[in-house]
Amino acid sequence: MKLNRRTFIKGLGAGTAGCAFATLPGSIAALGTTELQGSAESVASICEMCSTRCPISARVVKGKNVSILGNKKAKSFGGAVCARGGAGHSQLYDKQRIVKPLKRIGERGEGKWAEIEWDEAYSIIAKNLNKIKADYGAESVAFSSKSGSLAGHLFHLAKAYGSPNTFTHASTCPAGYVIAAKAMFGDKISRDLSNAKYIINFGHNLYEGINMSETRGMMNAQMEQGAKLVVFEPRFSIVADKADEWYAIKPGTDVAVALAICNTLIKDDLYDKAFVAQYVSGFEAFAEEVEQYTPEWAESISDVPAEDIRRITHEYAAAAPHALVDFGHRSSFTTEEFEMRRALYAANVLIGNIERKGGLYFGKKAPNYNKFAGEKAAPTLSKPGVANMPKIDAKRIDMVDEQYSLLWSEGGMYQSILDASLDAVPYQLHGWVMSRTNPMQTLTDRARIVKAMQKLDFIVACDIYISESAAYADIFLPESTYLERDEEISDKSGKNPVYYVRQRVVETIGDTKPSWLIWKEVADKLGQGEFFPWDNMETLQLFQVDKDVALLNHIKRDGWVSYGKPLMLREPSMVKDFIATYPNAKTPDSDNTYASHLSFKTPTGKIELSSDKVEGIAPGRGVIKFREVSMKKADELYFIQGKVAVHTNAGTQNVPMLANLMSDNALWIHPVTAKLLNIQSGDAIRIYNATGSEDGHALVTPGIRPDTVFAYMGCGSKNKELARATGKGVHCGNLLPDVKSPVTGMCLHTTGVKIAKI
Ligand SMILES: Nc1nc2c(c(=O)[nH]1)N[C@H]1C(S)=C(S)[C@@H](COP(=O)(O)OP(=O)(O)OC[C@H]3O[C@@H](n4cnc5c(=O)[nH]c(N)nc54)[C@H](O)[C@@H]3O)O[C@H]1N2
Ligand SMILES: Nc1nc2c(c(=O)[nH]1)N[C@H]1C(S)=C(S)[C@@H](COP(=O)(O)OP(=O)(O)OC[C@H]3O[C@@H](n4cnc5c(=O)[nH]c(N)nc54)[C@H](O)[C@@H]3O)O[C@H]1N2
Ligand code: SF4
Ligand SMILES: [Mo]
Repeated sequence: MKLNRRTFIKGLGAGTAGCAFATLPGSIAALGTTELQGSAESVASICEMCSTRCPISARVVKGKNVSILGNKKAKSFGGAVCARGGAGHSQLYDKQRIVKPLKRIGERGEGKWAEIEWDEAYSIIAKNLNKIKADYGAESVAFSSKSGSLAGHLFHLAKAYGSPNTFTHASTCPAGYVIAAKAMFGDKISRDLSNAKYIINFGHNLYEGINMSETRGMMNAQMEQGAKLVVFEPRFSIVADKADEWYAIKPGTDVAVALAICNTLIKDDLYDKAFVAQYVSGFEAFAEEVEQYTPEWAESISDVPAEDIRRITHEYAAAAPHALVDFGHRSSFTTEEFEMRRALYAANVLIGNIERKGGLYFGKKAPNYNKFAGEKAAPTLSKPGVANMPKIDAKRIDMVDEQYSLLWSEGGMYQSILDASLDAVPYQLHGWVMSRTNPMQTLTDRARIVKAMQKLDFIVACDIYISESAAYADIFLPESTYLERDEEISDKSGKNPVYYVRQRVVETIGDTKPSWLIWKEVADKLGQGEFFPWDNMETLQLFQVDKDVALLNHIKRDGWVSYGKPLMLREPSMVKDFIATYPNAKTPDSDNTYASHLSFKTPTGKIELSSDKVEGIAPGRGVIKFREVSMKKADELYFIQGKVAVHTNAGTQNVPMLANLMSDNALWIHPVTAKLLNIQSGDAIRIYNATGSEDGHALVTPGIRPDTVFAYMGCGSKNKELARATGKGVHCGNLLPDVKSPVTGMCLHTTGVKIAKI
């Protein structure tokens, strides 16, 4: 494939007419781009319209458009993309996209910007960051980015600069289930939805909150395996609509139902005793604790009938081990998120579905897979390390309590940036470099974030749009979109090793750069260029493959390189296939599995249903327990949110094609509640609580509990630069209080609200 250098000066396109920000400095509209330069042949690459990062195959069509299809080689993704993935070109070529560095010239958030050259942007950044470092220490600058893609390059810059304060979006999304898995299994764990015969789902919204391979997996289970799907969801979601049974569970009470499932499995003698004896530590303490959590008790808390919990548990156990309780992703985060995810995992452990088809399993990356194969079945990737990085003595701002120690290596507690900025807890923050994140919409308590940003000395935002958060930056750095970037090879191993890589499909539009280059050039200006000893992305890729050019080309050509056969250590048919493939493979156990090789990176080497380690860092939490949570006042309604199939979080609301499909999020209200409030569908309403107030529209529907209201998240931006989204719909982050959950540090996305017709 040959990419031309950028040649984009073709006069003003007619399409800029009617665009509210045709004159915004640095936008494509100002540049007048009309032709796309890029590969007319399909290029294997990776979608980034959401963090699922599906493998794609894309090409430029007649200089006018980009065709984006799924990569057919990636079977588990069904060779397809979702609606957002298919709309990637609309983001790429959006005339409101920012394609030139900007400097703030008005007040923060006022929307006054001036175009500058990259070198001037870097000079301003270096001057300010070096001053903050000299005056207050490098630790007083926080660096944050949504994890994945090029986040590691920003964090590398933070380390070179000398700050320990790096944050992903973890405490707004995966920290709960990831940290619970680390505490219990010693590692992250995956679910084998496609082979499951019975799935119990607690608000895992896979038919709207799409993850192509998991969504396909659940479809396969339902359509090919005839799996039964039981769904606990406060609203009638698409998943609920496709389920065999739906229970409108009370928000935040999943932990009670999960514990009642565990109670029934133990009390009715349905659990896998041999599995528990061999692999589990702390079963007795757990069993003693859950004795009180009967289905009747759970009904009184969750509104799920006891007799159904009991029957469902029996059906689930009958389908074991090819059955699973989906540990989910979001549903309602409560302050008991840690206990909820552990209870959901426990319901799997008790039926012994670990490393069985249709159960839970650990990723099989090349080093581990090769040990079983007894040969180099898959290549391993090298990680470039940089010698003599500065030693950082300062503590992270979220190291305020030992209980969060499981979180520090998992992305940190994002909210702590606000405490450090506003209240100097544990010390004063002075700067913030943010990339690919929009906390005003996606964290909580927007007003507090505005105050925190107003107080900081210096803020840099790297984005593709002036998001609501970027609107408060001093310097805006426009990144090239994923269709214009090359990146490192990624490990996407599941049951067997897999690699894929992002490659440029289109020549860079305007004056944008990939962030790996941006942070390297910032380091150069800071005088820390020695810590970025690579010239370009290919140097990094070649380092990864130990200069094996043929391997790199193979990964680039196919875009999805999968090695060997899927392996689950306790699944006889898979182990048999594996041994047939690799003559030097480890000898199996007498039951034709690798069961004796299954071990866990926990202090006991077993699955810790009760954990001394957790008791040590968070006294009282060693054993999984139910605790009451207070999510709302008595006279308030639960306010819950979820993903919609045509938008990603707060990141796509301004993408033309997707904004056309949906730009407002009407609030779902049950007819009984609506009648009491004299509200009808389409009415203008006010949603308010102690944190904030939002105006929106009502959607009266029986598909929601009477005590709950629901909105799709990611609408109602308050900055004028996102012209297609501004002021449209309910801004969820403006209604959510700032909370830190025990152990996981998770923020809360469910709260109480009142509603009034306006
Ligand atoms: N109320 C509420 N809050 C939530 C959620 C919810 O359901 N309800 N969901 C939570 C979840 S699950 C998550 S993961 C978080 C996500 O929250 P964030 O981490 O803030 O991520 P996004 O909202 O996806 O988008 C972040 C920004 O990335 C920008 N962007 C897109 N592509 C690129 C690129 O290539 N380069 C750069 N530099 N920028 C780019 C977008 O313009 C956007 O401004 O939100 C959480 N917050
Ligand atoms: N289309 C689309 N797909 C996405 C994303 C996107 O923004 N758009 N984002 C991606 C990301 S970052 C993530 S993290 C995943 C998230 O994937 P999911 O976690 O599956 O997605 P959400 O829609 O946030 O899920 C919340 C669901 O839980 C329900 N719910 C709320 N409270 C409760 C409760 O207390 N109990 C139960 N049982 N259910 C409850 C909500 O009604 C909603 O349906 O999706 C990914 N895929
Ligand atoms: S789920 Fe959709 S938007 Fe997300 S990476 Fe895959 S195709 Fe792209
Ligand atoms: Mo997420």
